[in-house]
Amino acid sequence: LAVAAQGVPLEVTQTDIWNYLQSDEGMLLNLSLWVNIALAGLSILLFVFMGRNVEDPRAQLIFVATLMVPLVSISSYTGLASGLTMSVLEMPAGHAAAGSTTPIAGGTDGVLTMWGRYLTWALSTPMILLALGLLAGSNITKIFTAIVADIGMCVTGLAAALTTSSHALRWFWYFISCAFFLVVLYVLLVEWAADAEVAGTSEIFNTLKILTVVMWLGYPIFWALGAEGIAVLDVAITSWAYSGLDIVAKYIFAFLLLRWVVDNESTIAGMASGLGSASGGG
Ligand code: RET
Repeated sequence: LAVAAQGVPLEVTQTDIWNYLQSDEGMLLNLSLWVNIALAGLSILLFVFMGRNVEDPRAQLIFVATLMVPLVSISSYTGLASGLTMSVLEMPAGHAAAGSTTPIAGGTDGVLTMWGRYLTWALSTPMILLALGLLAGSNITKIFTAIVADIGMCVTGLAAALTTSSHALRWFWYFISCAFFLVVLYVLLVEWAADAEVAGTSEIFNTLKILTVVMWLGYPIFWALGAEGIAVLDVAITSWAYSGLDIVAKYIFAFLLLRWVVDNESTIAGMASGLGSASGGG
């Protein structure tokens, strides 16, 4: 309070962020969050309904994993919309947004960082990969590898966004995250594609593989172009880009997968249970 009395701005509070999101200036950003809360809610209801008669255990596990995606998503976006999982961070020297101010609380030094996204990706993206690995009839080794690399990607992406000491180290974290991402892409494009061939699920797997690879490539691109990276896109545009990618990579992806599972439960039930064996799935 003593500091505030001298006119130095206090740290931005959740309420400041909340008030900004409710203002005309913050409306575009706020909408990018609430659209996803609404779509995630509808997806949860739809997917529970679609899965009501699924009985095969592997098909059920694909359902549970896929259903977790909109559940994590609605939590993630609620965290952002409430201001809980965003902060105003001052970028290091050399960063394109160093020395900039946000309009929050009448003008505060720093950039609004929606770090809750990167945190919750560490929970949602493994579920997508678990569902895809099961669909491909893959084994525990490959599923574990993909999921661990994916969590590594998300956590180091979070570190990149939160590092405020050194501009170079932000990009070093980004580079580490990309290295993890390459592991995920390799398992998806090479290992699981071959496994799905053997399992007889290659048609749906290939569709979902292409959708996943194309959408997922968008995330590091928008990170680099957005406020965390070279800052050619502002916070609201970047947020809409992620929200748009999320709609396809999560809800549309999940719908296509679950519709196929319901229609082809016997194909999944007939898969050799390769989960425990080193050679499972080829
Ligand atoms: C970051 C920045 C660092 C480099 C890389 C990234 C990749 C992120 C990806 C996110 C996918 C998110 C999805 C969310 C759905 O819930 C962290 C942006 C490689 C691929 C699909």
